[in-house]
Amino acid sequence: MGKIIAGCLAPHPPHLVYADNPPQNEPKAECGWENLRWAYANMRESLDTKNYDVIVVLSPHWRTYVGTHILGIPQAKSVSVDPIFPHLFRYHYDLKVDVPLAESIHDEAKNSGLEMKMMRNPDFRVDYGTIVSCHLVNPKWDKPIVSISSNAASAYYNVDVMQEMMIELGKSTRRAIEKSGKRALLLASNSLSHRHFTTEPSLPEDMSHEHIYNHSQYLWDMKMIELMKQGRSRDIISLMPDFTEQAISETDSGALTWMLSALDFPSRPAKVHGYGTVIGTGNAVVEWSDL
Ligand code: 2X7
Ligand code: FE2
Repeated sequence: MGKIIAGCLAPHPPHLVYADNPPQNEPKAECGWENLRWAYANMRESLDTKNYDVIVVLSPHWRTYVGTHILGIPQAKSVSVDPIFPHLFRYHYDLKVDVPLAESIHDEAKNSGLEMKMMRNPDFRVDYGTIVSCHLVNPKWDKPIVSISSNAASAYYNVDVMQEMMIELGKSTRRAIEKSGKRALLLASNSLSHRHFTTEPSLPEDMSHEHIYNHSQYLWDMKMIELMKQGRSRDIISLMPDFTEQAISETDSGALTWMLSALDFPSRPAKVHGYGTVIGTGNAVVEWSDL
């Protein structure tokens, strides 16, 4: 039987790739955001010991308005450009997709009553959230991925409706992985609090400008991280509507709810590898392993 070997909160600020200077990214940096980049390095070290076959990722920046879409083409090759930060992120990717697993998640979710669609456009450009999170977790790109969109249920309805859907999608994802016989790593590609500055410093990696912009949102981030450390994932789900609205959090995408549901709401403490801000947004790098 297949299994989920770990789930990670794997935020996607393109600044972290920019500051790492991988060959795939055109812009080059001097340094920057070390606390988060070192957190990712520690998480990679842990994940690299776990022997997994596929990465399944849900990204806020593939936004779909009628249901959830799943990428269904075997290979994707193009340049991913952040529309807000094109001077930081122009990344050449060449990735493989686990289409059978993608189809199986689609079918399980559809049979559970969710609105689902396979994305079969061969020229589809993969969003930067998916690319950044996958790069930071596995820069070798030697595993196929399954890429899942974020439906707009939080915006159309509210966070409670979004959670109902994402809990169902999480259960469907788990069933599909178990049936696949594969070992899967799950990524929730989202930041926590999301108040950011509106004027960029002339040198983006000038860390003297980098800090949280709102203490209340920082307190919310600390509250959620404390619950992760205590293994209280059901409490995270209960607080998600207030957190998402008051911290303007990227959890509105449903990524974290989907992942916690797929992990069957773990009660083991998560490993928090680090926390830091990027343009003022709160980002935690967190691993749920040994489930
Ligand atoms: O998409 C993002 C993000 N979520 C956080 C910080 C900076 C840029 O882009
Ligand atoms: Fe984002």
